[in-house]
Amino acid sequence: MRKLSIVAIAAFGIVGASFAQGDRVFDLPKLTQAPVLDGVIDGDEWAGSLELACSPSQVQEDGANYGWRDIEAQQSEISVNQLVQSDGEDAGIARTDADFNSRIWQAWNDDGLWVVTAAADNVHDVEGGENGWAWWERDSLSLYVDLINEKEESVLNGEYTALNIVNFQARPLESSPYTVSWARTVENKRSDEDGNDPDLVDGFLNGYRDAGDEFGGEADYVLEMFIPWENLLRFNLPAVPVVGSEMGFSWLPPDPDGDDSYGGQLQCWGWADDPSNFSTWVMSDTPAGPAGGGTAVEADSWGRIKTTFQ
Ligand SMILES: [Ca+2]
Ligand SMILES: [Ca+2]
Ligand SMILES: [Ca+2]
Ligand SMILES: [Ca+2]
Repeated sequence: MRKLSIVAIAAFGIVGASFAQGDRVFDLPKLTQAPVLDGVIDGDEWAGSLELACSPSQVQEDGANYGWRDIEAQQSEISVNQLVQSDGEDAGIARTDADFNSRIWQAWNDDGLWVVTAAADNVHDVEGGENGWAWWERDSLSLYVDLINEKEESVLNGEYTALNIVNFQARPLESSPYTVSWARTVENKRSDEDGNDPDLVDGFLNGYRDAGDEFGGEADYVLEMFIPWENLLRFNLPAVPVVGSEMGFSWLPPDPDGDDSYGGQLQCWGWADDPSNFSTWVMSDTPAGPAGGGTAVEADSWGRIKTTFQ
């Protein structure tokens, strides 16, 4: 898996609040083949995808690289640790990587966005209050995405032009009508109410697997996700992305641990409520995915071409 070096951008990060937001720009590789959404990161199906971490230790690293807004509150310029100590949770575990830590791999193709997260968690919790759609009360992953990379400043009255929030709960797709949620910007407001409407989210797919202690936690999981362009085109995505298209993004994994309601979260690679603080994807034609199939044939052809011209 490939990770963009942050050494170069860290040099700009030391200027703190005046950090230029355009510097967190990541090439988003293009999949040669659609992954199987079964909760198994199988072989090289995600090889070469953009890998970013989202964890308390990543927030620490962000603070060192980009500066702190409030180190006591674990608020870096681009992320925040808002995990909490839930009832019965050890104080030595709460808000550390033993509470929650994750890696997120990202890629695209002509059909949509593809994402997989491997999360280490101490308590699996997809139960919440009475509202099943309240994803912030459930182990899940939210993508805050600015499809036109407008980088609009957050405003006090909550008016948006380009905010979309796609959430996948850490559970099998068919296990709940609320597994997928999509809040859009409708008439400049964040629209959550119909975010699980089957007509709206039909085509969004995920594969979930209980991964036990596979990543060093106790209630670990893998969640593979697909977000189709076709659906996003119904709102503010102007056209199917091509190489060079840009989007702003931020990752927000909620992590309740047996809480009846909200039980903490992280915000990574951008403050979720502030699109001007989002990181940027640039759709790239760098291939990701299996080396077999098309890529192997190309490698073979390339070898023959070189032989021919030697
Ligand atoms: Ca898979
Ligand atoms: Ca916790
Ligand atoms: Ca946890
Ligand atoms: Ca949890």
